[in-house]
Amino acid sequence: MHKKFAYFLTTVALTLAISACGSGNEKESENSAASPAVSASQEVLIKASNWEFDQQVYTIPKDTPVKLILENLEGAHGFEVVGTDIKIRGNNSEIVTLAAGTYEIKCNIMCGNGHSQMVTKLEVK
Ligand SMILES: [Cu+2]
Repeated sequence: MHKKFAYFLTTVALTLAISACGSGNEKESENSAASPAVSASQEVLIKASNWEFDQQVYTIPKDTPVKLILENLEGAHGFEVVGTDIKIRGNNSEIVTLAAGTYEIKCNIMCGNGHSQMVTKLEVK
């Protein structure tokens, strides 16, 4: 009787361990199966003027292709997401996929007096 119960517990523990591994692998294969022609699930418009971006924080979903669009309302600005290779200059866009975290966005075109103040945040969650 006790032996049977111990066997049952072992089986449950093993099943849990295997299913935990399984879900990890699934996620990996999902990523590798992603087609190269990514289409963005949503678009985020970032408006730049002298010398600020129109929002103090932009929020996008993690691990999801999102189209970042830069629109210069005034002046000539660009932006880069610090710590990544995402760089947009002028009225342009780029489809990006980022891991969760808070990233810093800053203007990457020397645009005048307020250039160094042109920073904002990108929250990915
Ligand atoms: Cu600038």
